[in-house]
Amino acid sequence: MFCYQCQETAKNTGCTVKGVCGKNEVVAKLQDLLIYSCKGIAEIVVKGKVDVTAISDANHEVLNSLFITITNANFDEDAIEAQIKKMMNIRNGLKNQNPAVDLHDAATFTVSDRDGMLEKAASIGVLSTENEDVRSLRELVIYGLKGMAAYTHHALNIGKENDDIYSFIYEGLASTLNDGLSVDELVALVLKTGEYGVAAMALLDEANTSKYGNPEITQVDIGVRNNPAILISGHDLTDLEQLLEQTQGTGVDVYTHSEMLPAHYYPFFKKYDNFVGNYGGSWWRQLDEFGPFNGPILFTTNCIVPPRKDDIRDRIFTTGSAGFPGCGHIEADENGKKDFSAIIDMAKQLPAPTEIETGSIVGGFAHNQVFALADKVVDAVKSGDIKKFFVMAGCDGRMRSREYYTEFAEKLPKDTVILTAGCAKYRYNKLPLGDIGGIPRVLDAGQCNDSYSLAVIALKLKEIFELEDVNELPIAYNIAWYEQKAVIVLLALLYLGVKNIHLGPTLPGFLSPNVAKVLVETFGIAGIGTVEDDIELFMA
Ligand code: FS2
Ligand code: SF4
Repeated sequence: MFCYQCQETAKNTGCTVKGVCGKNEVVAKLQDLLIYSCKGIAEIVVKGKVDVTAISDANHEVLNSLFITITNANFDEDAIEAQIKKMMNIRNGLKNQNPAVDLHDAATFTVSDRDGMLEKAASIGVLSTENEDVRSLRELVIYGLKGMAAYTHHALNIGKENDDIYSFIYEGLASTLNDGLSVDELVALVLKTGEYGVAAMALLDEANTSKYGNPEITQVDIGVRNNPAILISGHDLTDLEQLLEQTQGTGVDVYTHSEMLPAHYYPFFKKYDNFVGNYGGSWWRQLDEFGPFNGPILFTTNCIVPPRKDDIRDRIFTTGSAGFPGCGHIEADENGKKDFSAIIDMAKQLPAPTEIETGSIVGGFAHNQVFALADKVVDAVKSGDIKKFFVMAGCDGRMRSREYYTEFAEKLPKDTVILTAGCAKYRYNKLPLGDIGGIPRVLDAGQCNDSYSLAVIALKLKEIFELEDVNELPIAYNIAWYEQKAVIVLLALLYLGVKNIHLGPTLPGFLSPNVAKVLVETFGIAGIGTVEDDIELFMA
């Protein structure tokens, strides 16, 4: 196996024996083949000039397939094998209807069983692209597409689609098979991926806010009540909605974990009196926190940490693109309806959660809420009460090097405000950082995709302050990344013209030295140093 798609990749060069994430060789190879089958479909669509509005099944299953391969989303060999078969059927159907000449092997290969899949996978993985710069750029596009697919998939679940995004996903996938593209053309494709990343995040923002309202300032309880309960993790708000509907009147409470925390900020979910609060911290702490939670856990997406103990594994359920062998998986029916009764029945038989902390955290500072506070924010900047904003969006992870972000937040001057989104927030969202004239010093916009909100806020401030360039604002970017959704967030920011983004705790292992050089020279991308040096640099 070879995988270097996330920040925790072994030695920052690649996992070759087993993933640091827990992904085994069979899962890694099947995921490679699943991506390869998507590339084959894309080749047929692009070369055959297929109308994407007429192939919704293919569009939706390509999103699902890309999502399945995101770090920590799906570890289930059987589920991935079944998805490869499904994609080969879709591919063959498209090929029959759209005979295009001169197709790549990805569009024509055949395998019939697991052994054949693993044999095929050995020759089509990441390392099959020999030139390291081409490989780096192709993978940068693929990882951006994975993040884009995840966001587009959530929007789709709410009934919102954008055919231009599908067209670009096919273009991007097919381009990674094209040996005729120059490095410059691949760099342009990377930026175009960022452009469609903005479109995907805008689509999801529209979907979420049209269905669930605009996030608003909300205190979220982090303690517990004395009822049996279900913990819901991941990012999919439609799963949460269905779970809350089905738990009404059952005596079972619902708590969020990790990236599901921002659901509390949406007005829609406030009507459910069994939607109690958030339990625990970010994804990598789950093995410690699921024990005392006592009840069942539902993963709607990543990030799953392979559960060691059987007692926790027995309580874990997955749905959507997520999967883990031995855990119950809840499928949607043809109308998208899911039956969570097995999880609710299990909850009723288990004890209430054990309290691991008390108090509350505040969030809900997405674009609409911040615009409502715009006068106050602008006055604070003009008076000098706020000297600088720090965008610290992104991901958290288990490596000790991420203590940097806690220390950075603690040591920032008191006249600065942190703008955050994604699970990176758990490194500092429970610190007593205070407020500036009533404006909290940590403004949480929501999930990682709500980094879009932070970009919208920056563009609004540029307009209010009548600036030419978004980089003239007193905003610094110190972003933490882990998986591929952070890749699309980064590419989206680059597309929007944001310069001098610092990315940590390490620069991606999939960037070749030459590609890293392009990002440094063109966009001022940099890594992180010591907390003291970085704060001095940012405040200068
Ligand atoms: Fe955090 Fe994991 Fe949000 Fe990422 S919970 S690293 O998937 O998408 O961020
Ligand atoms: Fe390694 Fe990350 Fe790939 Fe898992 S997702 S195998 S940790 S690079």
